[in-house]
Amino acid sequence: MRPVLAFWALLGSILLAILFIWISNTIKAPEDESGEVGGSIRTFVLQSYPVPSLAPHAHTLAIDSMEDTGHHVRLLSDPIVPEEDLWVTGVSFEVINAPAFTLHHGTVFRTDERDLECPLQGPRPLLSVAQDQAHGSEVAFAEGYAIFVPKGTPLVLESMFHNPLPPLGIGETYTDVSLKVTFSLADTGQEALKPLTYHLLRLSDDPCGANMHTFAVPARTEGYIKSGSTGQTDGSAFIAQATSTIVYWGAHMHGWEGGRSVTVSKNEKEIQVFPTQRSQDDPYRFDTPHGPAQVQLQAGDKISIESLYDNWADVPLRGAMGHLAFYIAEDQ
Ligand SMILES: [Cu+2]
Repeated sequence: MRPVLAFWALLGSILLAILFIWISNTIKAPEDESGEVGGSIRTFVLQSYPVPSLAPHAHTLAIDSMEDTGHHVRLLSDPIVPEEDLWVTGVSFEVINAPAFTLHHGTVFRTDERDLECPLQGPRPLLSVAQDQAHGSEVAFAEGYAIFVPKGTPLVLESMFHNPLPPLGIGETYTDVSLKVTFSLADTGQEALKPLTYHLLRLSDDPCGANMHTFAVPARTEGYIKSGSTGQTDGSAFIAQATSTIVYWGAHMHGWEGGRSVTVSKNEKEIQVFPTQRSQDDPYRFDTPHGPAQVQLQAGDKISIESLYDNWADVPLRGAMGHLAFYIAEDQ
């Protein structure tokens, strides 16, 4: 071989070797990445198993309905157990291989404790993001606050995808769709933080029952108001046990099927309205605000919600939702 050719052959081999090493380090199976603390900015990652084929679902009624075949796909990850204490100062959610709005919600549960609002209905959610927030899915807590996850806590990531045909969605099929959740962690030794507790208030026709997340809106009804019942045990209200501050909150409803707003009251007096609106830049996306808050509560103060819906269809809308999620810390 002539010297010039030999030089280019050698250079090519070196470049190929570098490329191979780079690819091996970049492409990881989800289970390789989950549950490791790493990076110069410390993070902890949970990733769902991929949905091999996320096909759109058709609407058998005039409206989007939970009774439609293939209305949604729900996945649970295997338990992921951190090997060290985690102080979670923020969370980001990323939908892999599909638009963000195909995620109906993502929730991280700790399976060693019960739901705080509805203890008979499954494990305790630690944090979540919803479809109408999925495009702006960065959650960052105020300085000095974090969710504490003791080492050894079994965590499970639930992801639910919802991919309707037009006019409610694009109508494309996506492959290998998964959800990746990244916790931002406080630096080791910086854990003088106030622990946050996550609460999820839900309006429902079946309070704290099997269908505790949903309610029906009657046919041809404009301005339907769904309220909770008066008791705390219906899962739609929260009563503070101590002087506390809500430092982050957001609502969830189905704007694509007539949801207009979730209203929050403190001791029966309105303090905040969360409207949902069709996005300016994407006809298939609805946006509901979520962000930092400063809501002071004394022991005995009550937070409750109601939701406003329209249903233009000739059939009742089943599967309407009105949620408020918030993160609260006791003042010390
Ligand atoms: Cu929903």
